[in-house]
Amino acid sequence: FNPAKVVKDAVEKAVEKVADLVTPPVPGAPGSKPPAIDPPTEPQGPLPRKADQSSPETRTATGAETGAEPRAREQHGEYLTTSTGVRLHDTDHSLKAGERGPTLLQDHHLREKITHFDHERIPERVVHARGAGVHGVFVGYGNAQGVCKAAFLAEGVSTPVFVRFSTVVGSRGSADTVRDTRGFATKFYTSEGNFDLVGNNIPVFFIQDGIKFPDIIHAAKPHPDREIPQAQSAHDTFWDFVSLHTEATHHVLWQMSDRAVPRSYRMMEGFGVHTFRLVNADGETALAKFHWKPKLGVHSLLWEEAQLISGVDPDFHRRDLFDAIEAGAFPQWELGIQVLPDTPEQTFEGIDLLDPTKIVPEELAPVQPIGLLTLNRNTTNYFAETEQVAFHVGHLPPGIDVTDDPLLHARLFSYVDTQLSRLGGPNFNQIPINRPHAPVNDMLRDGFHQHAVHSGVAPYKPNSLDGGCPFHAGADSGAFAEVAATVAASVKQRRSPASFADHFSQARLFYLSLTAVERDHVIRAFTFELGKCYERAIKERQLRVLAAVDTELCAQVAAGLGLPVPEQAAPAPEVIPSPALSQVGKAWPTDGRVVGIVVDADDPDSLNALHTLRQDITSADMTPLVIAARGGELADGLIAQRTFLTTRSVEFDAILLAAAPPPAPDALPVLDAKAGVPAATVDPRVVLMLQEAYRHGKAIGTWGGEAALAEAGIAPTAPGVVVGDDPAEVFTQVTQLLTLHRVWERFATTAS
Ligand code: HDD
Repeated sequence: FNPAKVVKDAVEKAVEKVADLVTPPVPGAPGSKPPAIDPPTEPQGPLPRKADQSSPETRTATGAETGAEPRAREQHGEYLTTSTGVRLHDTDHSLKAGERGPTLLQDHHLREKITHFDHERIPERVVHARGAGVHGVFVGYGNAQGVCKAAFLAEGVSTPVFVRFSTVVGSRGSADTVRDTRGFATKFYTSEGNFDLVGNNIPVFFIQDGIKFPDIIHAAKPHPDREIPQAQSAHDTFWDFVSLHTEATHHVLWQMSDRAVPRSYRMMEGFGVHTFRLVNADGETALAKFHWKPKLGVHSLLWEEAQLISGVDPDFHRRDLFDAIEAGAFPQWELGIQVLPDTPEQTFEGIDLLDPTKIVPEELAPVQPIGLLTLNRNTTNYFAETEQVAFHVGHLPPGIDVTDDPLLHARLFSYVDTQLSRLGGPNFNQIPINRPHAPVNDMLRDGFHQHAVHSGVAPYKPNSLDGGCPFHAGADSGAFAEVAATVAASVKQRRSPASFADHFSQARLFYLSLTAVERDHVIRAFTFELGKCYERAIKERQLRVLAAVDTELCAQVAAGLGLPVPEQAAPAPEVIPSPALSQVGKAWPTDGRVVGIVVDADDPDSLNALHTLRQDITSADMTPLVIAARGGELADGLIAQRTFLTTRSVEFDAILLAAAPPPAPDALPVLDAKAGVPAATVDPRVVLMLQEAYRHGKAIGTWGGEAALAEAGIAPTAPGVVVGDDPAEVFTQVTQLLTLHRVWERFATTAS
């Protein structure tokens, strides 16, 4: 495949075609081209189309076809046109009064081109601005029908979905791997209308009442005076707020845990957070919490890796998701529900189900899988789809209803409201990515960016002029047939129930459910973040909060900050840990893992067996990337995808060494050379790669690269290091190590 030739052939073909169509104008005649000093841009053929490229749907909101040519907005025609379809012969020169004269206002094409460009950006989301969206399909298992009548949960029903993953705090251009909660928003285009499950990868929230949302977000966003730091919680305003506002403590513990630095969007859990009410066909109700369980398991980056990746590849998560889908390694999650009785108290085992800072441990109410989500198609146009998608917690199909969680109620208002300014008017549900796949027959009319051409004269009810249409659905098939739940108190008041005052028991439950190495990460995260604060009073206040969670956690963080350990105000609450909350110690599939293979470009021996090895890795549904001193073809058909210059260890889940490549000419000079230390025998970037991979607990395998291990100071007998003669055998052992994600024994832990 030679892209240059494809383009050249396409251009030649297009030029021939145009020559057939166009009668050459008579020079100087009206309408003819002006004498061209610079030659006009030649009509060009299209670049080869991406296999999966298709334009957005052309259906209207009512489900009818617009009749528009499906590829009408794709860059495929021979001729450039204006937005009204008028062909253009020049888009490179403004119309001027003479070659060196002023530009003329009459140049419509100039004005249209610049005006449209000037308005290309829309306001970024006020939160969750940085995101990555992909298409997929959800298939119901049918076992939820006993508790929920929603049609998309019926057995074998296949529903198209669009999922947008995001960070919360950073701007649209911020890095992917920052420490933050991740958004996990899913739009199900069900046969009964859209269902949006707008969740996060953390099952609890910072606040119990939506009225405080601007407060937590103002505190977490960059400081208003200089707008720094970007996409970080490691600063004074965030810790000022959460140390004063202790209902955030449970979420803060999760935020300081490995959950806030996922290895991949494909390896995160998702949570609906709130308790929802499910209704079955007989009108019976149950309460439920939604969970997404990734087939690849829950895995995280180390904090040092996350920081390095922010510089080396700020698009790491976005790239990982798109590459996996492009390669056919479709990520999958099971949707699960915890089903809880719908009692008047709205509590379960003493846990207040209306309090979004609380979980129900899986050991008390198992997560029951009810369907499978597969993400299988990348977007065609980021702006049209990912940027314009508009989620809303109120988009619910019949069978799923809200509860009285005060956080949820504020959200029910906020999501439509924010789209009005972000997407410029009330018709955002007509944007292709937001259009339901169910027929729409509303009486909403006019407004900015109205795309539908509504017929009829009576968009009101009751009417006789349009034959009384549209009609009401019966309560059995309509949504918003609210369950007649009792409202507990009828006194208007700005108060929370007493149960909302417990801010520490589940924070402690979470901390104690982690393994020692995970707890160590939490300690280090707190020490890092508070270490970035300037105000001593804020650090001391947060230490007092930590003392209420766990004395050892508090003591370790205080030691790291060099501050005294505060007295514990009250004994720590008694809790029963939930092992399901830990990520470590379970074996998971290794699909989609990235394996780097270091070779010596000038040593044919190190290239032997690589064809077979790469095949083995690919057959195991992993991605092999060959790393050499230089790019291009190394041996017959063997390409180096990465060079010592373009990669760091953080790109790989495991590293295989086929050789110990000597320093390449573009390697940095070895600093000790002048001091008489023997010059390095291995390229220092390979040594760094190994040291980092080792420090980050990654599996390392070698046949022929022992000298590189030695130069990196890594013993061949160290845990997670496989030395052998047969590449296939080494890879098999490395795969075993990868099922555990990291070589955890390498980490000395300070937490007990
Ligand atoms: Fe929110 C976006 C998740 C509380 C107000 N939120 C947004 C997105 C996700 C969440 C995933 C991004 C959607 C996308 O990809 O387009 N939000 C949550 C979760 C919450 C939560 C899990 C707590 C359980 N949010 C929350 C509250 C409010 C908002 C309490 C306001 C009272 N959220 C918004 C918003 C956003 C948003 C301002 C910004 C962009 C958008 O809605 O479309 O309306």
